[in-house]
Amino acid sequence: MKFIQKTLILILLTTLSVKADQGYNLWLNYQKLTDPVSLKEYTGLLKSIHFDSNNSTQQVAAKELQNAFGILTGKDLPSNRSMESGSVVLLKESALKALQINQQVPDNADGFIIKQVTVQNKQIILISSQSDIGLLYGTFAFIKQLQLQKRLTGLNISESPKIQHRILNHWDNLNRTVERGYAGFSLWNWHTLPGYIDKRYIDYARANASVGINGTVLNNVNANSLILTHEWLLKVKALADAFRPYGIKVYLSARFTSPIEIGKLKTADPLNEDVAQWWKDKANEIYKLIPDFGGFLVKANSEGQPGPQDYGRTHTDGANVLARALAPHQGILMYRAFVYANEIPEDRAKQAYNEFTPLDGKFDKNVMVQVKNGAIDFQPREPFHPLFGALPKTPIMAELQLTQEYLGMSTNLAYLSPLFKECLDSDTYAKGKGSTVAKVIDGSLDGHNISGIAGVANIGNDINWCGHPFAQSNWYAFGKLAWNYSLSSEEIASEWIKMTFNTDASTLQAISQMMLQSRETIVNYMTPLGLHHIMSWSHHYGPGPWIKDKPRADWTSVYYHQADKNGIGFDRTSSGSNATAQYFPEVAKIFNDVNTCPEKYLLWFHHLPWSYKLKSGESLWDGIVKHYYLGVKEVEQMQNTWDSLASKVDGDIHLQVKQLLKVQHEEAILWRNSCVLYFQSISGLPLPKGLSKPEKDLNYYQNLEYKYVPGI
Ligand code: BDP
Repeated sequence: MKFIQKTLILILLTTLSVKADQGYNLWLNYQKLTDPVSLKEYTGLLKSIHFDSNNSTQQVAAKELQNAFGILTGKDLPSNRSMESGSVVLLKESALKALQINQQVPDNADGFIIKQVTVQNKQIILISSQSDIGLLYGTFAFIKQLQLQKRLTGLNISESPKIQHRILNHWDNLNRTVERGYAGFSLWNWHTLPGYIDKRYIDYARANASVGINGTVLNNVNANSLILTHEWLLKVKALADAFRPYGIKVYLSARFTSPIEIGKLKTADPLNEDVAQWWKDKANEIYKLIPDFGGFLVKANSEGQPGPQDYGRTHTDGANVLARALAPHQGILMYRAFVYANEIPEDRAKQAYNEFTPLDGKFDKNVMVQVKNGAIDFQPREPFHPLFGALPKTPIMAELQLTQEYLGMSTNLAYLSPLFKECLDSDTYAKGKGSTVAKVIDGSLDGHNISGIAGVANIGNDINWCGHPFAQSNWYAFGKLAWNYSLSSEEIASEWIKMTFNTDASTLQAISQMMLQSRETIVNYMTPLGLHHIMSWSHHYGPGPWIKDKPRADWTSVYYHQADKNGIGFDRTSSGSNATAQYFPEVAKIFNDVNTCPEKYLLWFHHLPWSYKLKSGESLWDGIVKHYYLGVKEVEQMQNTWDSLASKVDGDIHLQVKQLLKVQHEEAILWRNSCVLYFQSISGLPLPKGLSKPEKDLNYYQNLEYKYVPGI
């Protein structure tokens, strides 16, 4: 008996500790509300939910609200066939008139209103939209109001997304490894698909819908043609079916040579008729299985991937042949501008612009060119890509990276909203002042009627989805900014913290401060003052400013920092590679002149003597070193802040983040010491006064080797 009792207690304890928040619930982490005013208002005002029970998306919305309401208030919110006072009512715009409800619903399929209104003498919360999916978005927005304990009286919200296609790009391989993924293996268990639908697929779709993400590219841009075979398309269909009620469309990365590899054709030349027919047939086959299939994403003629140039054709030829196969089905073709050629001895930062600007106006209507935020590759900081604004006749998507390939992978706390916004808010001056990147990609600057944004997903099968508990905030922030890029990083962080941790005001402030500083801290100890691409070879983990003599110069670090006895930095001004000239004149002028170039981009655009005087009055050498030391100090500050929150945050999460911050601290020291010692070996200058010399010598750091780093 005693044994049984003990076992029972053990089982109970284990379940309890598993139940403790391990991050699986993400920001949909409902907990009983603590504020008596909110509880009283919600349970007093809300009595039932009224919706169209024949519609799968509305069913999902109702279930979400009922689940959330139950946990938040401890009370039920039953479904009601008729409307009563206290009903939350989901109503399509088309049904408003018949009920004599005179409300303005946004003229955008995904938009919605949430309003407290009186209808036939009944006071209700009306959620209305032109579409069912808009009703789901509205429901999630309403749940957020409850999570944030906002007042319902007089509630009046009207929202619609600024960007149409809000898409995650999974760099997931078919063997479930994830390129540049640091959160375990791929979510997609291809082996058990199509027969087995893991509950995680549904929870993934819920999470996306809750932040307005409406598309997912399932496989790596370095694509495997196998995904387009019928057998695999059946698996893709199973995922598409599971995601459909949540408004998530499925897209696939298409390998350019699929007609050869799985179609048995002799060529993949985009101007060959058989090839064009093959893509048409393939698209027809896909749409038969998945009528709302989103389209293809293509990486061509980049980093060894095949493409139209292998056949002497242009990127437009390559994009259009696929686009024409998709067009009859309303599919879109996302063509990546991340191309740089081996042969061209040209500054890599200039190549995409050079290749794509002559092609403007030659792409079919359903093609969008997908451009990374910066011209090199998702560095901790890059100036915005000069292609934004430079292709006025072509819809441009921005590609942001959520997975922290160059920002400490999953051991570093990096809240990326400030990075995303730095790009989106940049003024291209394409059509004069105010021509921000955001306005280029939402289509408003050049009058495009399709628009899109992509985020390289940081999601894997780790229990908390993203590896680092704080990495979830980047998934959240991407969705939020894709919906409304005008939100501030502060607002997004604050919502995310409240919904994820359920914290009090002082905790909220402390965590928010950590998050908002975190990206700049990483810049400080990795790549301050415009330095870039000085990480280790291949796996990109840790510092490698000494990397040289590789098959291509632009895969080395010395190519990018150009440090020698006299100075440091890549001269991209008119006296150097002249990459500055790719920007519109107002911007070019600022970047080109060392006196006006923002110091955060200094060594991106300028090669300067070590003695160059920074705005602070100190020498460039002293400034660089001080940034590295400051970065490490800032991690120590984060550690102290986090330690002080031990009693405020869930114990498991607290311990997890505490350990990760310790790892991050060690990694920050590794970066600082490696870079300072290496650059010192070149400059020959002493460390600024007051800074202690690294314990180990440069040789030690250069000989460190890392095996089996994840993500490759
Ligand atoms: C780089 C990654 C590489 C990707 C490539 C891309 O290192 O793994 O395949 O970008 O975006 O960031 O295609």
